[in-house]
Order: sequence, then C-alpha cells, then structure tokens
Amino acid sequence: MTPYNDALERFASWGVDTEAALSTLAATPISLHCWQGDDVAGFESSEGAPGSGCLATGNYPGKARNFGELTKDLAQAAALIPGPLRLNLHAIYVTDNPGGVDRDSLTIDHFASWRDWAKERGWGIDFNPTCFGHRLAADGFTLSHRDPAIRRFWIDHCIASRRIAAGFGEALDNPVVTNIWIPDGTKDRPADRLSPRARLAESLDAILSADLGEQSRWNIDAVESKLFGIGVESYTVGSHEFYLGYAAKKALALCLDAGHFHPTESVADKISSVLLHVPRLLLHVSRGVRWDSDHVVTLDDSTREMLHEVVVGGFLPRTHIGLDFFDASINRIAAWTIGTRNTQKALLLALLAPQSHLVEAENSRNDGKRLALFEDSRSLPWGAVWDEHCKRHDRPRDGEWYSAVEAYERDTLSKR
Ligand code: RNT
Ligand code: ZN
Repeated sequence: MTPYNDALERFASWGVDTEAALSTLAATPISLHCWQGDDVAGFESSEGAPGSGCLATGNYPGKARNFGELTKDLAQAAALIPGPLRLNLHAIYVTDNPGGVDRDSLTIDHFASWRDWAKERGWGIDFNPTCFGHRLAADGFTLSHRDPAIRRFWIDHCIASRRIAAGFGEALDNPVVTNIWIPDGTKDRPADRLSPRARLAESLDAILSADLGEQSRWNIDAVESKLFGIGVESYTVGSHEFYLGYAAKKALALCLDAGHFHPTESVADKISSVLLHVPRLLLHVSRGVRWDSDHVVTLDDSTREMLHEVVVGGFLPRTHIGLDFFDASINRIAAWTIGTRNTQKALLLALLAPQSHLVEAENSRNDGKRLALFEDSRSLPWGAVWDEHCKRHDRPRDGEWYSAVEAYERDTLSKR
C-alpha cells in the first residue's frame, strides 16, 4: 500500500474522491505574477517616476533586469511548481518598443516577445494596465484626476490594455483577464469624496465602451478595489463599495485582493456574496502582515478559507486565481515557488474537504459534529495527495526543491 493509496481510502471513508480532487487541481491554472521577479520595476526605459503605489521592500541580490532574465527566472520557478500556470503581466513589462511610445499608444506588437514566449510554453496570459510609476501619475491620481487631459491619457492606456489583452487571447486561443487597479486617493481627509469617484465611474464607462470588435470575446474585464495604501491612508477612490457596485452594474469580474481589506475582515466570506451579483471573480492571492504588505502567501487559514469558499460554492469555473505578492528581501524564485505551491495546496485542501458530511451535519443541526469534522479533517493525510500531485506533474515534493533554488542562485542570480 503506497501512502497515496492509503490516503485515497481514508478520504473515501470521509466521502471524498481524491482522484476527482487531483484532476480538478490539475485543470486549474494559477496566474503567476511577473512582478515578483523584479520588485514591480518593469522594463520601461523612461524616467522611472515616483509614487508607484506599490512598495516592494528589501534588496535581495539577483533581480531580473530584462526580458531574458525574467523569463529565465520564471522558467526556473515553473520547474518547481506542479500544475498549470498562466503569466500575469503588467504593461510596464513592455518588450518590443524601440520607438518608446507612451503607455496610451501601446499595442500587442509591443508585446510580441511575451506572446511568442507564452505560445511556446502553452501558457495563458493575464494583463494589467500600469496606472502608476509614471509622470502623469506622480500626484497620485489617474482615472479620477481632475485634469481631463491626464484622465484621457489613463483612459487611453486602459483601452490599449484591453486591446492588447484581446490580442494575446486570440493569439493564444485562451481568454485574458484585464485587471484595472489604480492608486488614486489622498493621505488626509478629503473635502470632497464624491467628485473623484464620479470621475472614475465616467472614465471606466469610457474605457469599457471602446469597441474591441470580433476580438472582444478574448478579453475579460476586471476591477480591483483597495482600502488604503501608503500615502493614501484616508481615502481611496476605488473602494470596495465603489467597484462592487460598478462591477455588478456592468457585469464585470471583481478582483478581491487578500490584502485590500481591514485585517480582521474575512475575504473568504465575501465570495458567496459577490458571486451572487457579479459574473466572475479574480483573486489576488496575497498575504498582508498588519497592512497590505504583499508578503509571500503561506498556507494560512485565510488563504485556505478563500479557496474553500470558491470550491464549495461551485465557483471555480467563474474564478480566476492570480497571485499578487512581492517580497524583495528573499530569493525571488523561492518567493514565487512558496507562494504558488501554497495557493495550490490551499486549493487541494478545499477540494479534499469532507463537504457532504459537513453539510449533512449542518442540515441536521448537529453543530458539534460539524465543528469536529472541520477540525478532524485538518489531520487527514492530504500531504500524500499533494505528493502524488507533484509526482504526476514531475515536480519535486516538499522538502526536495530548495536545493534547486540554491544552485540557480549560485550559477545564475549571483552573477547579475
Ligand atoms: C496594488 C494592487 C495591484 C498591484 C499589482 C502590481 O495594491 O494589489 O494588484 O499589486 O497590479
Ligand atoms: Zn492586487
């Protein structure tokens, strides 16, 4: 009896089919965020304007400086991650822009290297307009800016991004999520909370009304809210309520970033509510430590519960799982590998939950039994199922991959 066969029987006695769990896990891609590879720097040659709204802390050596290095690092991480991946790309990672056009004029041709790379690897892509780190975002406002010319620039960048996404989708035969996040907000209490929000709604209307024609079926629009940011402590224009209402009205995907709420709020609890009202969910799996610190995802209860809600709600077909963390203080290949494997483990644990028994206990009002099932199921031999997943995807098991990171650091990263 192998450990996996033993686990299979044990789970079966709890009403759980480990083979079904493994095949769902194997069919669920995780969108690997390119920005962990270089601390959200990007490849634009221009000024490198301040006020990014995304703060990576740390200066671990060896970060990727160009397309060649970033793709090499992504391939190394992917070699340690079992199961399908996509690439979550930001517009600042533009590769083929010799003329240096500004962000409002980017097209799919400026991303030809990524398109070819993804095609070769069989990966899907997700895309993000970059509404930060630019001279026209230096005062902290973009789509809600009071200056119509600045607003127009960011509207055009977002329209360009939707077209790029659709172009990727068509080329890869795989729909692309375009996620809009903006940093707009104020450090201190604003006098007028309404006008910027009204302008943001108007800008989004303009962005979404741009016709993508035949290609539109390859693009899925998403919007991402936030509670606060550094320097934007008192007011965020694109708040949760703002985007929940907007996404419901326009039938958009809603992005829930695990770090974008009050630390005691349960993001897991929001999922069944929002998916009654919006067609699709984008998760930004992240880990806030005291604030939206974007730490590497661990196998903590909040991550587990988020994925649990997605699975037991039957929402997996309507959910896109993306990662959003950037730790510049540790080896970046390790960061990707740990965070992605943990997201996959959280998904596996959700797929292995004894849901039929839990619901039965709940329906018979046996809440003590329900709690016992929840707690006892934590020690079921799910590690053997995870090992089996790693084996079937020809990737190292837990405890057996870090030496590859060390070798890569020695041979490649330390030479940068
Ligand atoms: C910022 C948002 C956003 C970014 C990425 C880089 O708070 O979470 O998703 O992290 O777009
Ligand atoms: Zn995010």
